[in-house]
Amino acid sequence: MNRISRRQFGKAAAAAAALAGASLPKFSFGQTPPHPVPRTFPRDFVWGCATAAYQIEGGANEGGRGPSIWDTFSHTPGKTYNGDTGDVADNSYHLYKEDVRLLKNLGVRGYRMSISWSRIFPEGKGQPNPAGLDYYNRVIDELLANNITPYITLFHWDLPQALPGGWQSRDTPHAYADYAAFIARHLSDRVHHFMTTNEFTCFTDIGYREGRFAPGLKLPDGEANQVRHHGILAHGLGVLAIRANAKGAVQVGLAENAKVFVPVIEDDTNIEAARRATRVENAPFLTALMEGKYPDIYLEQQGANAPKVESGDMQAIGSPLDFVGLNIYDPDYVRADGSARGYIIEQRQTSYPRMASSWLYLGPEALYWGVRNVCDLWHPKGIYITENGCSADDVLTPEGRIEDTERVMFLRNYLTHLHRAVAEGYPVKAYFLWSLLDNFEWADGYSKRFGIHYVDFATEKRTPKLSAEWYKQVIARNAVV
Ligand code: GBH
Repeated sequence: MNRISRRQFGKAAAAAAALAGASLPKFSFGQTPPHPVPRTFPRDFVWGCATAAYQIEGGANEGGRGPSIWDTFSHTPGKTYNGDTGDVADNSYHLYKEDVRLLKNLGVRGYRMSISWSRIFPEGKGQPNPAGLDYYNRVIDELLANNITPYITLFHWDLPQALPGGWQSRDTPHAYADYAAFIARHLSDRVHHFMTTNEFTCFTDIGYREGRFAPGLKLPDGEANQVRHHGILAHGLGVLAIRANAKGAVQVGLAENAKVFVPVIEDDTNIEAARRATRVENAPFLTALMEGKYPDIYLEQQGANAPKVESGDMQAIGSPLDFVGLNIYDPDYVRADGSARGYIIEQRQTSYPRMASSWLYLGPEALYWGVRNVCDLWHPKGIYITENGCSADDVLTPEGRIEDTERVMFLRNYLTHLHRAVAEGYPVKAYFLWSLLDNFEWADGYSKRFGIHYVDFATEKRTPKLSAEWYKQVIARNAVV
């Protein structure tokens, strides 16, 4: 072993430091040194914000809107925090011009919003409601007048209450396809990006198996698996309906909260384990869409409870997509375990950090691995990050500011890992921050704030948080700042 004395070591270190110092540029305080690794995004990268109709619109009984299962659920005692409902929410139904001004001020190129199906078809099918369509025409025209591209989700959980059996019925995917066709016919002259559905697990499993979301049912496995099937069938029929009815070229995809797996150690075996976990754990949803069939492992697991599939279903479900949208929040960590399945999901220790929502475990690497696993498995043409963001216990300071440094920390770290995916050549084209505004956070009511604008729900006043100032800089410099 090469032994050197403490004194010799000290001398060598000083010499090295002097040498390094000589080549370092000199900065005076107050100047910003250039970041050693430029973290810029591609020139045509789309920065945006995301929202959803029931969470922001309010106007629940206006303009001929029919009730959705979320109206019924939120008005049922005990279902949401504090009995909160989306009756008024952010009142975007009336304040949409103000919201477009917020977007304009941020400098976003895109806005991901959703359409309330029951504003368009109050009964879920049959007679359309012209006043509902007019509302979205006004929002879209306002966005376009401000050079903001609308990205439209057709279904973000607010299923028309009037549809008999909801997602338990095979008629619902067909009613959805008719609604999607109607929207494509009426909006695709100005809207060119469509997401069929948002997060299958939430409107199928959480609503129909676990009962924590609308409609609040706890169905046995066989029936709940059929609900899942109807959900993905709606997506597939929706893709076909949009393409068949669009006025011009459209980009069609979805927004899915695929489970994200991070290899505990970045070596070949653990990376392979993360990829396998992604395929197996997303089997009933994204894997079925990307492969046009349910993986054998899922059908074997479910046995007699496996979904009943009719001829033509899987072909529709496997319709090629222009992009895959990923809503990415929290990761799971996996390692290779030598089993036939090939992976094990790590338990989280109680000290694992989380944000204000108890389910939101912090894991910036999710943005890199979410993109990479999906791309390595299925090679989609493009990836949009359709949601990413966090809740925080935001309070106004006496000066009227919201110093949400933890949200800035969260976003900066997640975007750093997204940048890694971009730098390695994965086809990430857009990022939509969840959310533009604090809003109705489903079963958590107004108790959890995800916005980069603070909303005082008594006055509907919007105030940009520190994170909004930060995001504005990200957009202006097209880089992680
Ligand atoms: C997204 O879901 C939604 O698309 C969006 O509407 C929502 O506002 C946003 O994220 C923030 O939550 O009942 O405690 O077990 C993200 C994925 C899946 C997270 C369901 C919450 C239920 C938590 N969500 N999960 S809990």
